[in-house]
Amino acid sequence: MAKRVLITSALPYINGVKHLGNLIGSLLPADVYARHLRLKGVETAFICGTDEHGTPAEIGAMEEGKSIEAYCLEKHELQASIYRAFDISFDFFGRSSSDENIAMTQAIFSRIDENGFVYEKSISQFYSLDDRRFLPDRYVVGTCPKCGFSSARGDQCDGCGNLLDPIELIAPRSALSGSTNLELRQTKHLFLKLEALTPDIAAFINEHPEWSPTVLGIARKWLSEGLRDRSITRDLSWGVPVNKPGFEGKVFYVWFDAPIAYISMTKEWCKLQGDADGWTRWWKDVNDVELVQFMAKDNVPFHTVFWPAMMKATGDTWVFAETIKGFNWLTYEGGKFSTSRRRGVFTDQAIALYPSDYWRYSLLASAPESDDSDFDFGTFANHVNKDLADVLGNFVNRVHGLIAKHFPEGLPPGFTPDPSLEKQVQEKVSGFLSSLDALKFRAAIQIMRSLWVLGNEYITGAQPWSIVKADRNAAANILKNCLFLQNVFSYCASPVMPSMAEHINAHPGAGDRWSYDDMFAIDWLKGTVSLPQPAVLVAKISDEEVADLQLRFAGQMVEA
Ligand code: B3M
Ligand code: ZN
Repeated sequence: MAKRVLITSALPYINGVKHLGNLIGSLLPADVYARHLRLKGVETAFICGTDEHGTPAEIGAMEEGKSIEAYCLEKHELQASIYRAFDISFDFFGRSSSDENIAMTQAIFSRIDENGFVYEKSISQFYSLDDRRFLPDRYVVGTCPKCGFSSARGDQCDGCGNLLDPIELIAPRSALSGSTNLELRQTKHLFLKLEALTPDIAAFINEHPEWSPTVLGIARKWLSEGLRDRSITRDLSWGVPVNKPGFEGKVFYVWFDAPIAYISMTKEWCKLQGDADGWTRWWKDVNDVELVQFMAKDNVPFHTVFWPAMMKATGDTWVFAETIKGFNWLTYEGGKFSTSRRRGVFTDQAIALYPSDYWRYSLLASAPESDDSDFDFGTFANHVNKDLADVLGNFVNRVHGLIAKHFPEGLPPGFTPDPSLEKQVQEKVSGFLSSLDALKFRAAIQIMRSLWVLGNEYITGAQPWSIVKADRNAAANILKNCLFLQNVFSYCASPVMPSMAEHINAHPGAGDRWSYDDMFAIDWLKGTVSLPQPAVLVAKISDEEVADLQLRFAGQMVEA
């Protein structure tokens, strides 16, 4: 493993609160991995932020009647506060509209241009006479020529999913004003010579046969279809201004500046720590840094092809992704989550309903890793009731209850670990840790749960409540073995359910800086061990509650 690991999660679009699919599709697994590496003692940077340019921001601001700047600031703070509530431990959560990103994007563009990988071309685009502006793809709506859907967008039809060119639309109109007073006009744009960069991209992708089939499949499909040059500028006013004479009033395409924001956000983070050049330790030291990027599968082409091509075109040294973890879709009760139609459960609603750890556990337990997976409240309630309450919670409460009842003065000194228990635990823990190393989140959760089952089996078999009548020391020793287990549970839970982990941590000396190194510590068990009364860890979710939630969120779907 490299000396340092840089973790990025795809930058969520600024337009509004994200849904649970967005959370499990990149932010949450990235957080678990970051926490895991920190617990291993690996120097880690976890960088993310809001993606603030492009048409979604402009449309969102317009819908709310706000200036784009005010809209973006407000939504940035809103998203940041929701991710804090979900215990997402970013080292830095920035904004792609920052001055730092504008400067970094323009500098990178200049390098690409100097190297001859950019050319100008005029294209014809709809101009709206009433809006007095060019209409980028998404701003033109009309009837789909393929399926007849009447509100197809210029870039893609939501009716049939086909990719479109705005000029193909029947009866095109402006999405801004509804005006049909449109004409095709010539407008000059800059194009990135993606085709010429094909060998570099092929080499980059071929260096990584270990990437998942989903990721490799997407990347190779793009390559085999032949990379086409792409325009990197837009006729918009909101975005990073194009720093080239003749292109005044135009901005870069949002996918041009958004990935660069990973770098500029790292720079801002280092600056905050008083180290203006510190970012180069993360983005230039190719031998010491491993870049691990998390994203949903629709972002994979941009991270395997488009962005790497841009960075290769600079001719400079950069750290490229070692791992690209792409997630499939999470569906909601059998259908699609949709931000625009507010279908499904959104992160602000979720966190108002239940503690963050419940969501983290349940979402990770059915993460859409190798296939799409479905979120439904019945399964969620099962995860909470059966796994967290009946298995983990039950074990912790039994142990605490027995100590409180039979050893109110504390467990007496002396500790003999149970060798067979210890061996089974070690095996499971090493499976858990290597699953997380391999970014196999579902497998990690399964092993973690099997540890809790083992704990219940151990205490049931050892029967400290009956042994205590004849041999108090033997009973105390069993309970100490249980505390040993509980401590292991706490360390394993730490990356997944950080609050719960802290709550069940029985080891008084653990302090704030946790490390897996302390997972099997036993010295603290050798002296007298006393414990406070347990709190009930997990509140169960009743069948009525599930039915209510299903109804409530179904209602939202119907309204939408
Ligand atoms: N904002 C798309 C998304 O949220 C886009 C990711 C940018 S990563 C540089 O799905
Ligand atoms: Zn269609």
